[in-house]
Amino acid sequence: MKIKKIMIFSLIALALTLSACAPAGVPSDTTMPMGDDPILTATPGSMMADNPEAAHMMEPITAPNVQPATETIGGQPLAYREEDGIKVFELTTKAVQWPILDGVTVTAYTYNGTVPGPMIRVTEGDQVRIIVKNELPDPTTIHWHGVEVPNAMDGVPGVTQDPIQPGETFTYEFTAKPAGTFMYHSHFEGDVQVSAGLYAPFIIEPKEPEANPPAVDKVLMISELRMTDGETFAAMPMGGMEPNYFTINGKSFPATETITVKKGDLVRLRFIAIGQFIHPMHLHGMPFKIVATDGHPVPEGAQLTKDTVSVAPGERYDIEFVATETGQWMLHCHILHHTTNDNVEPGGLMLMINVTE
Ligand SMILES: [Cu+2]
Repeated sequence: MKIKKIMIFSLIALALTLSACAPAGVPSDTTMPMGDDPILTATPGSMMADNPEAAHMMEPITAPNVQPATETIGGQPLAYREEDGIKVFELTTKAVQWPILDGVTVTAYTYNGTVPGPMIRVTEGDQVRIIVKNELPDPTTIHWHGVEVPNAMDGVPGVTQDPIQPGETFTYEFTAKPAGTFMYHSHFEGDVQVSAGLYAPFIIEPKEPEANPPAVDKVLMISELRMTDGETFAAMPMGGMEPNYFTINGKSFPATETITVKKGDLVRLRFIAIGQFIHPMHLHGMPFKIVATDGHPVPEGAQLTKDTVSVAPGERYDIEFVATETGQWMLHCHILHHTTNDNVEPGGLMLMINVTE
């Protein structure tokens, strides 16, 4: 049974290795006898050495002369200027030392020096121009996740644009639509750059003001990373690279924000999962309704009442509840390993909702 399992794993691993290494159009050698299977005999290190892409992913996040962050809170609204009726935003990608917790600082790739990057918040139908200067040691691009942009603005390197090289500037321009909860993130070596911190909320307000706007409206971006011996790694579901820190808006509990609301307030939380893992987010004390999925409103008759919602990578869920009960109510991921900081509980994906009289 065990041997069978190893062989199945070995075949999958071999297939993955071959598909990752073989150039398109070149047939892979599938005639190798199992006894010579390099996967069975290789050490993880030598496997990585044979696969430059994998080796790159295993490298710590680094950049020359990384400075401590000058801001401490990410996801704050980004100021803009108006030029000929266009809202003009400026982003600079750069590496900083970002504190996720008292005594724990990671090397992060950021937009404007924070994790998440600054929130772009505009109204449906606005013309927006976003000027991106790349001060990272690596190329990058930005994808406007869920926003309905023209193809040339989609940010896919080698498909819709050339990567923005270090020192270069690229300008994105589009009409903000539709209304809803969206985000922007790197689309260049996303498995490294996004994990390293290149993500931020992009909120589009409806053109017609909401009939019943919430008293409290918070964006919660969920991610993970790995810290080993003071070095930061992109977290990914592969051997040895599992995350050991989990963040909401770039912070791990108890450094996560406490959300204070008044009894009777309508509260909206916009979950955005931007890491590599699914997070079933659970609210104590009060059930909520899912009012929008991936930015799009859920018709009232179809809104589920829940106390836990699983947010998969790339997904957004807007939830709403009326804060009917006073007290300190916990919101946390129910994969309980995700509520630890390097295996110490409590930590990670937790925050407190403080309902006051
Ligand atoms: Cu989780």
